[in-house]
Amino acid sequence: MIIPTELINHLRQAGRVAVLTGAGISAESGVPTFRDAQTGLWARYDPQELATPQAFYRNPQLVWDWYRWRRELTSQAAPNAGHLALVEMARRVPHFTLITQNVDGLHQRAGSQEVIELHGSLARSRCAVEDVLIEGWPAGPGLPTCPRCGSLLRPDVVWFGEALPAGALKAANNAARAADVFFTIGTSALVYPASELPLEALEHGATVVEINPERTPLTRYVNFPLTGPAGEILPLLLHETWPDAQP
Ligand code: BV8
Repeated sequence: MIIPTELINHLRQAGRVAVLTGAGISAESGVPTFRDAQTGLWARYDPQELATPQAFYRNPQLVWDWYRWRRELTSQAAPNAGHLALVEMARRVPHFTLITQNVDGLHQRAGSQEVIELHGSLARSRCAVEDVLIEGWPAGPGLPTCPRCGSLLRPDVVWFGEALPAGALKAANNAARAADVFFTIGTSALVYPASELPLEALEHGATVVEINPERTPLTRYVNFPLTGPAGEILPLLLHETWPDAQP
């Protein structure tokens, strides 16, 4: 993979860089992507069906078991070279904003600060009635209940049909509009409104870079489609742009 010189120059001169990541950046950490075929017990379930309020209220135990399975998977995973390259890139540009659709917390574990979590996090649960956040993850296999009101707890993630956290979405939109360079990394670009962010960036004059082994509906619009895994391309791009970058 050759990183285009024009992109390297854009990055070196960029004052504001914004990055949107999806499940693909965690693939090389061994975390299945959202639309990868699910394995084992979960093979017969469509994630898009499970990640909904309807599924939760129809069968909260099934949905809790699914999230416990995913949290187990992600807690055993380690950040990969792609996550780490973004930590170093943030040190190299004047204004860096990291926006993620992921709920696995791997960016934070890699050392990224101030991560904008558009779809929530497996690190937290909340009361399904009062919305109050409960730090940590309820132990035990049963249905966890709110210590304050006794209602069901739910994972603190955004399900299909639910609004994204208003503050996170506003911050993400602002970063996309102000970006000199906008990266979309490891996302199928299918889920709204996150999928609008790269288009916002393009409309406001950003240089948009896509890093993905596959083509997506966005590929034909971006300035630099870099085809390949993030864990290989990001470190290469980092060192081509800033030869003294660490690691
Ligand atoms: C909302 C959290 C409104 C939970 C998730 C019809 C048309 C358009 C839109 C809609 C529609 N019908 C409904 C909608 C809206 C809907 C939507 O967009 N649906 C889509 C599917 C059509 N959106 C919503 O419902 C959103 N809310 O619109 O609310 C509203 C407003 C006000 C009031 C009330 C309501 C909520 C969306 C959030 C849903 N929650 N996750 C959980 O995780 O369990 S989204 C889910 O998909 C994932 O979590 C992830 O965040 C998201 C996107 O997936 P990706 O991250 O892209 O992962 P994917 O597997 O798809 O792709 C991985 C990519 O990585 C691939 O391209 C692959 O090639 C690549 N890859 C693989 N390996 C690597 C790699 N890349 C780099 N390196 C590698 N090594």
